[in-house]
Amino acid sequence: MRRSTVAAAVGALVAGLALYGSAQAQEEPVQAPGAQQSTLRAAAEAAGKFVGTAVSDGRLNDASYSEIVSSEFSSVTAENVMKWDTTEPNRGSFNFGPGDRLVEFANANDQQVYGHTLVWHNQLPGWVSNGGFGAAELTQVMNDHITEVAGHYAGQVAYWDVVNEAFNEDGTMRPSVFQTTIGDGWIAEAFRAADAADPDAKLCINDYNVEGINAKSDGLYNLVSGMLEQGVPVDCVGLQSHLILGQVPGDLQENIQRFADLGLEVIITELDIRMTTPSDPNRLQQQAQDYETVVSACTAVPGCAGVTVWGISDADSWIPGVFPGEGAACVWDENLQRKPAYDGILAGFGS
Ligand code: 9MR
Repeated sequence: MRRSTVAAAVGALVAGLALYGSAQAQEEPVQAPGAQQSTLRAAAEAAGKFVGTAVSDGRLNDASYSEIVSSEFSSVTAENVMKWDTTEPNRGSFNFGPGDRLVEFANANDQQVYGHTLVWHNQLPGWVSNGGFGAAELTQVMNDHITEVAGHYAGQVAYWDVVNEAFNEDGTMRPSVFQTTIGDGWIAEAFRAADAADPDAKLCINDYNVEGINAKSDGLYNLVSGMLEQGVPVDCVGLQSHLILGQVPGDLQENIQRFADLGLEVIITELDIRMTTPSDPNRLQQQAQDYETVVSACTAVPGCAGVTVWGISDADSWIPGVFPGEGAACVWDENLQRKPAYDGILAGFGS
């Protein structure tokens, strides 16, 4: 067992005790049984899972926002600031300030940090994507990046998305600069470099549209199976889960199970469920049901470690900018009020 597994278990215990302690210390008014308020964090912990959110660096200054992040979640993922364009905007020049802020926040709140992401074709600076490097030099560039970033956060990050979005929809490899320049071996190479830089972090491959059993998730399944056979240090698979209202794949749990059966952890890494806007009560009820379905699929499989939602509020979500006319995908509305989806998540964790 990688040491991080033990550390995570101890961390969860400590976080649990801290929660218990603070609940005692605050002398909350006594509530009638059944009226007791849970949190997502307590519900996830009771189910033996973590619950996380993507955190937008700029929003942490808003007290209402940061209060939700700290009280409701046991895990945080940097929405943007641990990506290559922030961490190494120029070759050999590293910027860890914003990522360090999130790590400090997490430490202050007994939270796990989920690292996102070391190698991705997006938010990749031009000096890498248009650098004209040959295979040997691009491999060096990639390994240097992983070594510096994963090395900087070693001991602070429980998981890393080492490689993000490497697949086409048909299950073949996406023709990123890494794939076209280095060839098929680049993913195994990236995992070996990450393992050397941080032997304790769990190392994941993460993608979207791989939640159900389909050509793309088959491609992912075949890749990780082969990597495991070759002794490549891959520990986990991230199913992003940017889903559409009413369209949770019916075989989500079966898909989680088949990756878990390989001995890998599975994480729901970027859950949001978008709808045509504006929302209405029926859609919000369907959304609550969909959130519950996803979370309960994770709860049902011991190898599923946790669920991260992609942001707190509909006001900050990436969705309307990318899918015009769609949105309302998050668990809190534009005014940071809980939506029915909140109770859907609680129910999914069995609370
Ligand atoms: O939420 C992120 C948004 O703020 C950025 O503008 C965008 C840029 O690519 O990335 C978003 O997060 C993505 C994540 O890193 C990887 N999976 C898809 C997410 C939504 O695009």
